[in-house]
Amino acid sequence: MPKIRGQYRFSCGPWNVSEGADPFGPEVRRTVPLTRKIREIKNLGFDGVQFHDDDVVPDLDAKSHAQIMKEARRVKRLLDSEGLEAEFVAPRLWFSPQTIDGAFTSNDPKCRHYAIERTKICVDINNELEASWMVVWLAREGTYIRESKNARTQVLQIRDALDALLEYDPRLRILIEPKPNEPMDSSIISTIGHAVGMTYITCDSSRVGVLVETAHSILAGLDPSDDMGYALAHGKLWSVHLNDQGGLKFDEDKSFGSYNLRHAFNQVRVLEEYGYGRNGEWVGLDVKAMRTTKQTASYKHLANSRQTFLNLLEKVSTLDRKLEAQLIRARDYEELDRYILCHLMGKK
Ligand code: XUL
Ligand code: MN
Repeated sequence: MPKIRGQYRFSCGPWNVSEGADPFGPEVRRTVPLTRKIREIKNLGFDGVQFHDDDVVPDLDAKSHAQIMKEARRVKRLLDSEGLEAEFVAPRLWFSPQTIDGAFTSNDPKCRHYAIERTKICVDINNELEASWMVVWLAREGTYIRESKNARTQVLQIRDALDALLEYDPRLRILIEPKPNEPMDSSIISTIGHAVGMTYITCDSSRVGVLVETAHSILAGLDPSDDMGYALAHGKLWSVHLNDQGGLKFDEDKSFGSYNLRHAFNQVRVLEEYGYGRNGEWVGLDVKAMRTTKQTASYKHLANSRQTFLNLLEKVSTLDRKLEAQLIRARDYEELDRYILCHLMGKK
């Protein structure tokens, strides 16, 4: 039975207000300074901000630890002044020359060392910002050609890296965000099943969970709401990145519900029915504006995605549960299908 409607806290990252560059063309919008983005995010009704380590401290590889912490404290003060929390800080492990061949799974031990040390700094930034947890998107942990790496070795290298981080900070909680492809041809932790499996082989599984991103599930050919249900069944769904995706294309990060409203409804349904948010989980919106979007509309996709979530929440709470149960009992799934579509369209 569904519980009482959850209280949801929304978050998004500064990268969700972007300049619109893609691999085939340059920026089409001006860069908005972080201070301004944070203020706008608050005005849109968001409660928290997600960061990459270098969103907090730009160019951090070139800075001393003391300088990094000083700049992190400045961002914490900025968040405090706006009444916002940090959800997470994620290490950007896909940009530097040391992560060209992967981060935790690079074939070069010096590069693997760099990745772990860089992530420890990210942990320190997380602590400075009092973030809920650290998210790790394993961007380049995969292959372009299978023979260059060994899948078993890669899995254990990632486990060892996570263990080193869990040992580095005994209070740290890590969320693995899986994605099947892009930038790699194939990634090693490609689905939520892989990510959940990874949590169990770490030295402290109770501190490792997962983040389901809608687009990443779709890119793996899976239903995002089923991935959420799977992680919920394991008690591992600690965050989500809601967005949308038009099938097996590049990672589109479309506004939540913009491609497949029924899929979106089912994501809200599974979250709401199983008490998501009750233990401090956030509703993250990892959405990107279309390249055609003008400067003045730089935040519309964020406002729209949040509103769509709330609208769908209403659809979930006004679902006729008696009718639903009756149709399920009678195995009348044709009628259930019709009812759901009519409910979504506001028809009888
Ligand atoms: C990449 C992606 C990242 C992570 C955070 O596809 O979704 O932005 O969410 O590193
Ligand atoms: Mn994401």
